[in-house]
Amino acid sequence: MEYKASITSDFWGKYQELVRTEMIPYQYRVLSDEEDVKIERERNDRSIPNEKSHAIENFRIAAGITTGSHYGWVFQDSDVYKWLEAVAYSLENHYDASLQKRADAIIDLIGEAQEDDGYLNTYFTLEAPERKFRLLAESHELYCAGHYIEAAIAYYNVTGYERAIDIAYKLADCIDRNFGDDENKIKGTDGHEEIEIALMKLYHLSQNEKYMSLAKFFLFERGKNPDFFEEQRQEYKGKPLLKGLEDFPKTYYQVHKPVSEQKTAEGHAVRLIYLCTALADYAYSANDGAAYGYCVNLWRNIVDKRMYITGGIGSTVIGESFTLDYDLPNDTMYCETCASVGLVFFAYNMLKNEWNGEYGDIMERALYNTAIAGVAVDGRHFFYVNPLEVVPEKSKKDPTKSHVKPVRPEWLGCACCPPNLARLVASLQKYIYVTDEGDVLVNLFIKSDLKLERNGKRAKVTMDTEYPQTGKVYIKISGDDGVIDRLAVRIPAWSDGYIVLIDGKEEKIKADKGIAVIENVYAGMIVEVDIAIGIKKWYANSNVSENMGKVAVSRGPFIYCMEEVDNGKNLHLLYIDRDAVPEYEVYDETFGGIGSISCKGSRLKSDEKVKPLYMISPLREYEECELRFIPYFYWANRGENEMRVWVNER
Ligand code: FUB
Ligand code: ZN
Repeated sequence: MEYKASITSDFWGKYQELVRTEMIPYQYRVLSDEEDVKIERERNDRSIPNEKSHAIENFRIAAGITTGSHYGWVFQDSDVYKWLEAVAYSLENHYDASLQKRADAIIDLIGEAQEDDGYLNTYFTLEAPERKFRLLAESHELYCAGHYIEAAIAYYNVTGYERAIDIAYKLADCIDRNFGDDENKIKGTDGHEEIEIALMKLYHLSQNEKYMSLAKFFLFERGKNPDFFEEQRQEYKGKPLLKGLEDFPKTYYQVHKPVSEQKTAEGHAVRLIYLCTALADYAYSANDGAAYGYCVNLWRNIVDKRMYITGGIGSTVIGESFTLDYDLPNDTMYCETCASVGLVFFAYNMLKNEWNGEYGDIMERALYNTAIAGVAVDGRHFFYVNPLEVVPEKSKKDPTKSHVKPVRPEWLGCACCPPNLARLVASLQKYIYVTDEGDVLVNLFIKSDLKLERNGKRAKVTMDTEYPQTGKVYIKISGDDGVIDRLAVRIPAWSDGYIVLIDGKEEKIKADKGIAVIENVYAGMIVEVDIAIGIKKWYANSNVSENMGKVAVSRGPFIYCMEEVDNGKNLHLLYIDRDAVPEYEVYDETFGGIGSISCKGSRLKSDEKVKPLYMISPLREYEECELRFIPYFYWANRGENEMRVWVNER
């Protein structure tokens, strides 16, 4: 079934406009060094680039238009590719001839930088041609290639610009000639997964099996020879490309064992989540139940034991990695924006395999919280790391917290997150519905239209909702009969209940695995679903040592937090009353159009005037106060201040 959705929602429409009017132009100016920005290192480490982006200039030098040398990370090219992908989706949402002209010119430039055999990577072309594909643990050559291919597919699909896709095929074919099981080919993978996602997309576009075979090769070659990277290093004997990476364990790259045996989420969070994303697409496309089982193993471990309540993943800055089950520190974690963007991709591909409401619930958690916390309301400041607890002074003075920025920087030396978030938001309509033959799943509740075509017939789904301000979702089916047979609706697990009305009449429809299915759909049918949206207090599993005695507050998919600006300094002294009933305050535009929550609480009187650091009989006096919570995604938009998600309870 062919289908295309478009967003009409106020909340998400504004985000898509932010991408179009601010993020895309601003990011272009940064990537072409036209914007005078303060670029911050993502942590205190002098080896991290922080002077300029130079990403577009790298292409100009590689294309022979200007002279000079490469600047930035070996994966600097990928910033341009992700920007291009965001442009593609944005053009689809809102056509803009001058933006297309600019993007066409970037594609032409990329084409000029591509080598005759299809190889494309400005770092290696300019600085180390003799090292091509010889230090794959660090090189990011296939990671960058993957991002170009993804961008090209999106751009070609929207604009039809042939040059974009020609470059992608030439590049994919170059990789196909160099990698695989044949004797003369490299039997190894890139240190950073991404090419696998792109090759699966190229397979979908071209229906050419060779791209799926190559994706399969990379997915299952990973970890077959855990020493592959080390062997390449030994053979080359050159200087490392990325200092420090050579000391990371095999788990960092998920090469410690074959993916079929990986039962826990290990290593670098973005790498792992991209691996899962591609594997889930492969499992669905190849109808490979075993591969889906491998995805389920990793999904279960992430969701049950290694994910933050905000949908963030990655518990440590060292290797931007997962650590161990239930290790979820709130103030030293990583929770990279890219990792939550990747979690949205993974969840969507899991939904293709199986309509299970949990996949949508987690997608929503990552999207409404950590992902969009990655950008400020002005569209020009970005978080790389998304903490659940911040005391600005500690970030400045404690070297183990130098990665935890108290406000969003204008740009980062490693700029993977800003364009990644831009491409997700610009393409969000693709994640609202899932279709399978005559079945349509309403996965996200976002006001939108969905146009469908099946066997020459056309239908439309119109979803009207203010979700999550209210849980009322109004769905109208129009067009030809015989396009949609069944309409499925996700019922979030956190909801206390739901009512389904069909043409105004209540129907008892029992949700199975979080999905309520309406049979015998016909044109003109009106389905109303009312999902109970209440404020919830969440408690962590008792194995999460950091959160004992604490609660987190949510409303709908939004997790809330306290900020100093509303609650005063020393948020650790604040307690939410165990029996208090939190109240939702009528929303206005203050917090991006989402309401705040107030709740009775108390403040422990500070011991500031008490001399000793440790006491046998401390004076513990509390004074009543009102606590104010705001949606987590909005924090740090009102200046530098303390923030915390998990709040003491008494
Ligand atoms: O290595 C490329 C990108 O840079 C990763 O995806 C991010 O985590 C950052 O390390
Ligand atoms: Zn990132």
